[in-house]
Amino acid sequence: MSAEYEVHGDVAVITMNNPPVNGLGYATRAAITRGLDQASADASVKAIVVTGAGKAFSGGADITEFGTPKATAEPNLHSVIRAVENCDKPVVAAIHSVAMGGGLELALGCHYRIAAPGAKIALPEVKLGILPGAGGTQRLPRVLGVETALNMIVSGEAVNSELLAQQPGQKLFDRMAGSAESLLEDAIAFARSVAAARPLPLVRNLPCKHPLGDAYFQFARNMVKGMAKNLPAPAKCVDAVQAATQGRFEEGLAKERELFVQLMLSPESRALRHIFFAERATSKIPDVPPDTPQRDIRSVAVIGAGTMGGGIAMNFLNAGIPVTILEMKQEALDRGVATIRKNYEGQVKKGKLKSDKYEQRMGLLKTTLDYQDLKDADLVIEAVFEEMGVKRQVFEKLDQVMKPGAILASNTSTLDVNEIAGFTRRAQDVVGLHFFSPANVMKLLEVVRGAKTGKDVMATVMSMAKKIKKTAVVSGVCDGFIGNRMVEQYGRQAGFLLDEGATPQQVDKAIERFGFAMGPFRMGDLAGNDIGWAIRKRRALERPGMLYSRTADKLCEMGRFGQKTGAGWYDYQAGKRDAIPSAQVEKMIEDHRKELGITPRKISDEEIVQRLVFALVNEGAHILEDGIAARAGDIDMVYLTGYGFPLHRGGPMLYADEVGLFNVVQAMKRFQRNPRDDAKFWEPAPLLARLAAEGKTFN
Ligand code: 3H9
Repeated sequence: MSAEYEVHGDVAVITMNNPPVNGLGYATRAAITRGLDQASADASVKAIVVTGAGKAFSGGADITEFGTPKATAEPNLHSVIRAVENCDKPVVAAIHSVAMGGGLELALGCHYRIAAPGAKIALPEVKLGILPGAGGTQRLPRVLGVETALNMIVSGEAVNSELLAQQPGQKLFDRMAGSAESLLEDAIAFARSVAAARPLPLVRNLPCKHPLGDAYFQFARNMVKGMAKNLPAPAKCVDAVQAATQGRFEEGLAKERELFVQLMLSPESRALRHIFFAERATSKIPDVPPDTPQRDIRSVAVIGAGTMGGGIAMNFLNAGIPVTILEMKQEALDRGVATIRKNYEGQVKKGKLKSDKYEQRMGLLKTTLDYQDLKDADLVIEAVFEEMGVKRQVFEKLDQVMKPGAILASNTSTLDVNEIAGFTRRAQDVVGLHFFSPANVMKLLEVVRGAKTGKDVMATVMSMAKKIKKTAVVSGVCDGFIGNRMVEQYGRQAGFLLDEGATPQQVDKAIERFGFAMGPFRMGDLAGNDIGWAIRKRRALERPGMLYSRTADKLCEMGRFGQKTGAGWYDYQAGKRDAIPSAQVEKMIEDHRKELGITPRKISDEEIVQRLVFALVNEGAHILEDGIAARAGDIDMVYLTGYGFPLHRGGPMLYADEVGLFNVVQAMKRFQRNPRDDAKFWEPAPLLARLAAEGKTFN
């Protein structure tokens, strides 16, 4: 039973009850139609209220059913909505909390709607790469006007019920309830008041026009084209709403259906649906149940006022949590605070932050040169130079001063968190919190779980991550964790491609056309090539004989560290960020090829993309096998939120699934025959080989 049926005097109430969000899965749909039948057959019932139990009216179609026979099994959502429309007794939707997607579409099929204040109203299908497929594109414009409806459909953003109710001429809500608590009572009274009304009003009978006609839709199409690179859904939303203004209602509905099916089968939608679930799965740690006790995080300390430390501090200030930053020298503190100010002032200028909020946030910031001032912080995050000796000094000091129970975190991007924990007498309190630069902007937070990190510490930092609006992904301890361990292999391939005949601009362009925000060489110039150089030097000591292209080292030996030195893989003009191909770099690469005795060959863009992406995939498979990541979806989230992997491809692991793991392995075997390349490099990870042989996928 996924909906309850009750009669209150002469009004029947059907309450959807399918936690967590009353998704309109098969059982719920069937229960709603049963309720309608029951109410129709009962002569004492004069009107019907449809509402939702718990924390939603309805979150829409049950996404977990997509792609299964249940999704379309009768009664499908269309049939349910038709049954509501055709009901001979008035049906009133009583909306609270959340009415989204199919949930809102169901409400739009009802004869009347009453909403509680504060309800979130949305057609968010576009975020799943589809469009509202149960009449939403046809009915919403009829009650809110074409422009408001199209904005909601194309953006997928939720709008507050009061805001919509205030819109002049709106026909979405017939009434607003006094409060969420009084909604049911108000809905029953309203249903009673319209019990005798005939004919029953139907949204489908309302007119739908835009004064500018098709010219408006052309304008809208141009707008979404710019916004939604590589995603087909927004433009199709425009087509569907335009159809609402053109023909009969049923024709519009048929057009919507056709576009919905096309999108549902698209790889882009598969990618976005994968992301929806992967994003929610990352916070679940198999052996840390949701009821694990948590520690309070009321104040935070940050060690280091550099770019990273400042960015980290801003996350907490934004969430209203006081921060104390520690530095060794007053000048460094002053510089750090000035950078934070500059960042906030930029946001105020752009109108993204109100000036009183800016003052409030700065008011939460304290600075110090003395470790003693940090002792009462609940969480301290170290963001100092990436060198074990420096980390050791910091953690030994923290161990001396911090109060018992404080969480000690390192922002290391590659170093051994267990070794760092060993510098303290409280390894259970130590965890890695790897923020990505710029830390106040990037969504990703790798939470590195040491061998001894307490479960309560894990539970605490995962929920803290939500508070500061990060996508937290748990990683085990290894060199580079999930993201940087994979990017090392990607970087190695990028270097080999140069050795074999490609130019930095060819590699960057190929992978940017694939959809990456930035290719590896432009990225290196932005982040600073000296950072990778330092890491390679360390790794070369730890792993003698490591094979990689020396071009990146040579670049650094030339002092070309990237944008900050005005020269890197590309040349840069003062004050500009445009990457200009560099003759000097091309010559360095050519000379290097000569030293190696390599005759350059023409490399296709397809080969570039495959070698870069499959290098990620193979390392991702090792990471899964080693238990460093709990799920393939976690790896995808790391790449999507931290490394600019194209959203419409759903992350490297999903992309490999889409290509087919058999095909991935075949390509790797081809690359193994490449004389310059490392045959061992392209040895498929055992997990990848096994899944490919069994015809399975990562996800
Ligand atoms: C649609 O309606 C198509 C129709 O137009 C046409 C059909 C023919 N189904 O986000 P949370 C789960 S497409 C199944 O953390 P919150 C979610 O996976 C649908 N499950 O909570 C999670 O599970 P778990 C259009 C769903 O309070 C749990 O609920 N609708 C669905 O922060 C909690 O989720 C949407 O796209 C669903 N529809 O936010 C709505 N929705 O605990 C998408 C959620 O196992 N959903 N779950 O990890 C949302 O935007 C938010 O979940 C919502 C609640 C605002 C509802």
